[in-house]
Amino acid sequence: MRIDILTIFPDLFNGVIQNSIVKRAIDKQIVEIFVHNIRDYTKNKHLKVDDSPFGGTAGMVLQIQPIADLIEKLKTERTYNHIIYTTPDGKTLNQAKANMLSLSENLIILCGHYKGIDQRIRDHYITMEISIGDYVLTGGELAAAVITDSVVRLIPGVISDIESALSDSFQDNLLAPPIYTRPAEYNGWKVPDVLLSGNHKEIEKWEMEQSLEKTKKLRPDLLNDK
Ligand code: 6GU
Repeated sequence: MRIDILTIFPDLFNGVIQNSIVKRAIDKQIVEIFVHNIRDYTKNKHLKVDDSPFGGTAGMVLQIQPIADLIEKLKTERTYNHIIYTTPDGKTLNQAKANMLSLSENLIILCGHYKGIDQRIRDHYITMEISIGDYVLTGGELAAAVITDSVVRLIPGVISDIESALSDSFQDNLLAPPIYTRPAEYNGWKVPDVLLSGNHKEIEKWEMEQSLEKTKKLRPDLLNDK
């Protein structure tokens, strides 16, 4: 998979790309991430990429030209499955969307900023608008990093044990069951007997019951969300 991230704050992505599972996926050549600075594409001689909105609202809006030129250039080089815009008024990211995006060959993620971007970019280039929750961030960069992380870890080969991605919370609209490791008893706190029984059928049944119970208690909305 190739992900092209379009931003006016490229440095914000260093942490995500140079660490953890995303870094491993890049090292294994399963994913390539290119961070593009929108400012590098402006034809404005003062390198300006934003302007005040028509109609007099406060704030600044990213202008069309540098973004359009950058997207056009990328589109001549390859076909993109989705051109995503990160914005609080987008559809909220969930595991189903991450699963779907993980099947992509090429993705563009355009990071929103300030008041936003000129609506015509959204109308003519963007195929999917994603929010990461009902709160406001200063920019779309953190959201783009969240999308990247949630998608990349699902690509086959990125996590060594595919089971560990399949058994995540949310994968079946259920929260993951409680999990334990050695010692079997600490301070008098015991691991549930069934997990030590070696009976895989019983263990699976227990885990499913725990998942359901936990979801009912903590996130009943997920059970009505099929
Ligand atoms: Cl994608 N962008 C911004 N600016 N704020 C957000 C968001 C995105 N998702 C939740 N809050």
